[in-house]
Amino acid sequence: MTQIAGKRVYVAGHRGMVGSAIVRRLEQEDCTILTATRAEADLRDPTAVEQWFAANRPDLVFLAAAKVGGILANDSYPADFLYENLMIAANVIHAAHGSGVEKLLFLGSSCIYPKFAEQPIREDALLTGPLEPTNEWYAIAKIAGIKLCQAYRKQHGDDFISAMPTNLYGPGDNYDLNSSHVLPALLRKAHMMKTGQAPTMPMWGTGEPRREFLHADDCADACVFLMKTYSGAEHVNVGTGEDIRIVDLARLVCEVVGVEPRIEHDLTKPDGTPRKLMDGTKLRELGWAASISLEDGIRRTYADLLAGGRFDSIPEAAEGPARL
Ligand code: GFB
Repeated sequence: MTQIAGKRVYVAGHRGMVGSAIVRRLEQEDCTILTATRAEADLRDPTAVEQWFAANRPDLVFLAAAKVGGILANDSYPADFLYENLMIAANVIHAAHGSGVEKLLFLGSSCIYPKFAEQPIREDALLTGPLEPTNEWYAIAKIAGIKLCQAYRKQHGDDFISAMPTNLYGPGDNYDLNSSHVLPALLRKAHMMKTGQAPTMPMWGTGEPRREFLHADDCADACVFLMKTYSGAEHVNVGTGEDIRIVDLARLVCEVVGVEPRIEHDLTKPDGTPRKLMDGTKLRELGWAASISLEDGIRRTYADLLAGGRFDSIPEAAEGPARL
């Protein structure tokens, strides 16, 4: 067991959806939460990161910082997704080693697995086949992050672990229609139909691919659980164990929003991986399970958005793919 109580805990990426969920979850633990803005430590800059670690001396690190985005952003900005995510992983993991961090958890993604991996996907499917081309750049950076953790564990005995969450959604998500993931995009499109801003819901691709969705608060809870209980070289899948066809997700989102699903397919957009349902046996056997159902999670997310008026403040088409 790793104690979190009494420790200095750095959450890298605290402004992102996962990082902010980890901060909320850590507020229930008796620890000192450390965060750094990009101005305080640009994680792409090795010197800035080393200096920040030397000055702040965290005991534990959650590495949730990443350049993220949906299928189109990944496909359109391969250099950004590869370079920035490689730099972030290498700089933070190396600085954590150099400053004697007790334990680090690196967050990856289910896109690390081969495009046609056997379903549900077990952890040992890693590097057994070719990746999905739309997001291989991001996937390669995340695989490098896993390998960095394993290499520092092997060479130096560092207790660095990796968690691979499935597709995530929740508070603080990106709702820009060009760069977002599918769930926030569909939520926004359903809301636009409901409020008379759009006659139909444009859906990218065939809608036949299947995806597994996990609420960011469940993901954060799993990360804290793994930080406390798991010390191993192999990464751990984090999911719900259930997936859904994208068209069925669209119908569910419309039901939550309270609008008829008038779906219009845009077949110029890619489908991506046909299916990526992860095998969650390892995490379940360690003693963790997700607690927020997809329907409840979408209801919560939509209610939060309406309460915060967030849709109104989101530009129709933001520049560039995504944010750290
Ligand atoms: O969530 P998403 O962008 O990413 O797309 P991936 C999932 C599926 O939803 C794809 C379809 O089949 C899309 O074609 N889709 C339908 C839409 N309508 C929309 C829409 O309006 N917006 C979006 N974005 N998709 C990402 C990776 O893959 O998954 C990342 O690119 C990361 O690297 C992330 O790993 C978890 O699931 O295909």
